[in-house]
Amino acid sequence: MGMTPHQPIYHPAFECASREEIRARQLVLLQEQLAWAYERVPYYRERFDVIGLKPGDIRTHEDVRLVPLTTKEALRETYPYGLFAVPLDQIIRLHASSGTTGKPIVVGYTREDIEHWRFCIMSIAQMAGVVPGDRAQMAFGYGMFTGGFGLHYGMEGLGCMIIPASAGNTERHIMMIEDYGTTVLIATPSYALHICEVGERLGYDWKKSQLRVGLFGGEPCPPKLKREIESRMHIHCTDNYGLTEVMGPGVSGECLSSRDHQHIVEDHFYWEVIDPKTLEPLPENAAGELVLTPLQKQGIPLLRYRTRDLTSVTCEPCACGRTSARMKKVRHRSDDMLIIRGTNVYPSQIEDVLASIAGASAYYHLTVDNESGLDRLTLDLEVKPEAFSDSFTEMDAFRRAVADRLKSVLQVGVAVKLVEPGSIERVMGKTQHVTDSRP
Ligand code: DLL
Repeated sequence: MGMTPHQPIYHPAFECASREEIRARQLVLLQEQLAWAYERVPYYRERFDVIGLKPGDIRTHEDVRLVPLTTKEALRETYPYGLFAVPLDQIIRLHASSGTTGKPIVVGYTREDIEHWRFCIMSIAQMAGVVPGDRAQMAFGYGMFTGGFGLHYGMEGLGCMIIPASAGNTERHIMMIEDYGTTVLIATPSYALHICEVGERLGYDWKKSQLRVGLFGGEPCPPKLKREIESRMHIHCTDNYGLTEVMGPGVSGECLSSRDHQHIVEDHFYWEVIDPKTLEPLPENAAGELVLTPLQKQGIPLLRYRTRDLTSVTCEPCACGRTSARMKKVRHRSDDMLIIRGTNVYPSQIEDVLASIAGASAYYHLTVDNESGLDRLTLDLEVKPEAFSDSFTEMDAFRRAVADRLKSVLQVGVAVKLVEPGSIERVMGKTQHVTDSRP
């Protein structure tokens, strides 16, 4: 066992075991999962057979690199049910993720998968300081998106009162928070900020609410945004991570001791970090692309799934008492990198620059076009109400200061347009920060 925990831990036998025990158990589960996929999914069997690999050949952690990687294209090519490993009458739930183009990807869960999912959510909720008896208000939509139903059943499982408000109707959310004594808000961080703003506009005093924990996820939650929500809503914001392909929410979560990392639920997810170019595995603490293999999936096993999310993983024990590996918070994906006139730009770099400028709000939108034959990057930036001025000279000086700072960090010129507070669209789900209209 690891250190003595100072807060309730959902399953100490898994979450506080020694690294050797965790790794040994993972290997056994992984071997079973490889056999499950090989025996039941023709797609995997063919890919193994082509390279002469049998599930039994994977005897050590080092051998895992022999297993072919799986990408989103595999789910697209086999749409909708081609990667399912059980007959459809054993699938009790479908979810889907709407890609930006083409058909969504579809995932199916058996009864046992749903039980496991619940376990994962209970683990990450307790990491965030949620306890039985909490009143948890759902601001994710209930639908094909995994966020709503996934967290719903986990919170119920933990013994919380779930308030299934769903996404939208922001004023009603605020009324419910007040009237029902909500203690936990489940939302994307951008929607939480919007709820906060609308409350302030209506004159609601957030200090009066019983809200204690923000259980956020589904999109990056940059530190500045987190601090802002915390100070305005008087809550503790946490952020959990997951993706539809491997389950949904419940892959990893932030505990009360480690604010820039999330504990991976290692009994259910085998993690690797690879170099996205060479595809070679990287050592602990090295930054690269996260590759996940769900360890106990029946409905749709995914072997070495390339998430495209960029992170690093540490196995250092955490002050919370958990010994599970921790992934650094995902700030960007390999596929959201923009190439502007040959220079690589991540939207998160722009966020970091804006975070260092007093007066710049968290609301921005980037547009990339090529109308003149040259890539052009335009930033619409909302100014904080307290920094907004009627003086053209002052606003123009502020605009130029933002553009200069961006140019020096990104090495690319950005046309900055200041827009009025409240003018950038507020969303109830994930914010799309970029419109790329280049041909
Ligand atoms: O967003 C699952 C989820 C729902 C997680 C609710 C947490 C809470 P997808 O719609 O398939 O699934 O999107 C998955 O969103 O690959 C990341 O790029 C991004 N993402 C999700 N959570 C985080 C997070 C759900 N906490 C994709 N931080 C992932 C950063 C996140 N990025």
